[in-house]
Amino acid sequence: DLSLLRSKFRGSMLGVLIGDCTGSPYDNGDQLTSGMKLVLQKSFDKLEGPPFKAPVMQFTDDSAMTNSLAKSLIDQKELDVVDVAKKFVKCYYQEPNRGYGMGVITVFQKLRGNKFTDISSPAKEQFNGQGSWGNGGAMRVAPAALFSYENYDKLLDTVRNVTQITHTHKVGIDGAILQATAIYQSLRLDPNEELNVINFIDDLICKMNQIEKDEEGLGLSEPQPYKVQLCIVKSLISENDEGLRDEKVIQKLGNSVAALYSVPTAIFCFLRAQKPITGIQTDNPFRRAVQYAISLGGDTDTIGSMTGAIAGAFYGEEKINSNLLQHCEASEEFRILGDRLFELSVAR
Ligand code: R7I
Ligand code: MG
Ligand code: MG
Repeated sequence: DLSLLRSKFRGSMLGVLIGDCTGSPYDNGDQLTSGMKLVLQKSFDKLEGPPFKAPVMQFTDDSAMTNSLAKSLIDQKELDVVDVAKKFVKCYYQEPNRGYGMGVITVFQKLRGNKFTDISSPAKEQFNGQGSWGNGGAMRVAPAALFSYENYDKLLDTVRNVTQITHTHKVGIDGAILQATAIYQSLRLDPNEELNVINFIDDLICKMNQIEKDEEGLGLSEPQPYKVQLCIVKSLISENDEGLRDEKVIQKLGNSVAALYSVPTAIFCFLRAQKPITGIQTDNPFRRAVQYAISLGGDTDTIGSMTGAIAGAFYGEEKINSNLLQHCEASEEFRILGDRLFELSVAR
């Protein structure tokens, strides 16, 4: 069904934006107090309610870089890393106050300094030559997953190349691969049927097992870190819902800017939100996923955004409240980018 698939492409792009815009006000690194969780609940209720006039909620670096990547793929009709790098850098210097990671700014300065003649060195030099394991590769990866809809090997190739513009640490790259893979799997599922969460997580474990096996012996303290985290996701998902407290989820999966401690968390949020969650009052499972992700605190814009990208790819645009969308900066632009990516990779 092509119209459903188009809606899923839009949903994933809009999910990136909504999670980022609604999550960024809570992004101070801390856990949310119960009072803040109530503010979050009321804020979503209001945004989804009858239209009211208010300044739009602004997006941050997560959406800015997603936007640049999508535009480059659409313009070039293929992955051109030099063009992507130019768009990232141009976008950063136009609006440097979008909340970029502290380290990645050095990469932008060096790329501009060498006039894009050397794309690969600046990222490799990050953090004393080990490269960044931040979640900046994963947070912007949705367009690469949509672009590679038809072919998983193409997805791996595209994600690796686009991530390495800024993130060369294995854990940074594999986090982007995991996030893209979750989107890829979600696009292929029928949202009108009950999601088999165990199958979904088993498929991810199987794919990451293979990817991390191929990369063994690189001196990581834990040879298959994502496989380990995904197994924890599986065990938490299988637990009695009522007894699962936020503190435990945060302690086991994390909520930081590290890809390893945020991408599995986003996947968990999407999966857990298939059923009602205590303290999150809504019948809408897309909103439930994003609101739950934000309520876990820490890197709220990014975990909200990555959860939104996966949930949007599963449910499609239909489940995204249109009043809420009106309050997000550039929502019409993100919908159109979803359409263009759909035309590029499916309806050619
Ligand atoms: O990964 P990145 O683009 O940051 C994305 C995050 C998201 O939450 C956005 O919303 C925005 O707020 O930033 O940027 P990087 O600077 O590469 O990585 C983010 C942070 O992770 C860095 O500033 C470091 O604090 C930390 N970090 C590391 N610290 C030590 N050693 C990442 N890699 C390392 C490392 O190797
Ligand atoms: Mg951000
Ligand atoms: Mg963030």
